[in-house]
Amino acid sequence: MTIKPLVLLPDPILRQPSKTVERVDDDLRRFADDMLETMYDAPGIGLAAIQVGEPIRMLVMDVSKEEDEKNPFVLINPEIVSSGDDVSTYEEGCLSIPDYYAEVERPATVTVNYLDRDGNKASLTADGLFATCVQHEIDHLNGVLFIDHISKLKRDMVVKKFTKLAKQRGGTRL
Ligand code: GNR
Ligand code: NI
Repeated sequence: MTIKPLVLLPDPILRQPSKTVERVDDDLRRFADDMLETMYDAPGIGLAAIQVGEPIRMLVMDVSKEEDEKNPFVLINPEIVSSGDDVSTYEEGCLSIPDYYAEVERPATVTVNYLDRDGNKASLTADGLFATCVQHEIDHLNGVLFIDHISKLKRDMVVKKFTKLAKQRGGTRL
């Protein structure tokens, strides 16, 4: 298992749409485990493959509370097949935009079809933090970041700040 470097704003990789996974094999499962290890280490509650530089449609999540048992999810080729009419607002963050948080409104419930880590078709209906997180992660697969859901003024400020930081750091990997 390996912790992978995270890709940070404003790396253009984060704007690339990810490709459909064609086969679920041991290599892919090993990569999913690396993603989970990277996510737990960060720590975060979700991670899309593109955030470690792989433009493939896979995400991992674990929204369990610290005191509870781990509850890792691996979703391959996830698709939102329905969204509820109610919305909910969460203060979101992103491992690719460290230490920046903003409120985002999204559908409160979603149903997602996906392949599980064995390549079997699966479906889940989520609400609460799980629903918010899975939408945030699926956005990543489409090159969309949570700052795209806030005002342009705020977004421009964040991008400017991270562009400056990247120049100081000499790159967009952490
Ligand atoms: O760790 C994360 N926390 C979080 C909090 C609120 C809404 C979404 C998230 S996802 C984020 C990890 C991440 O960047 N995933 O892409
Ligand atoms: Ni994110």
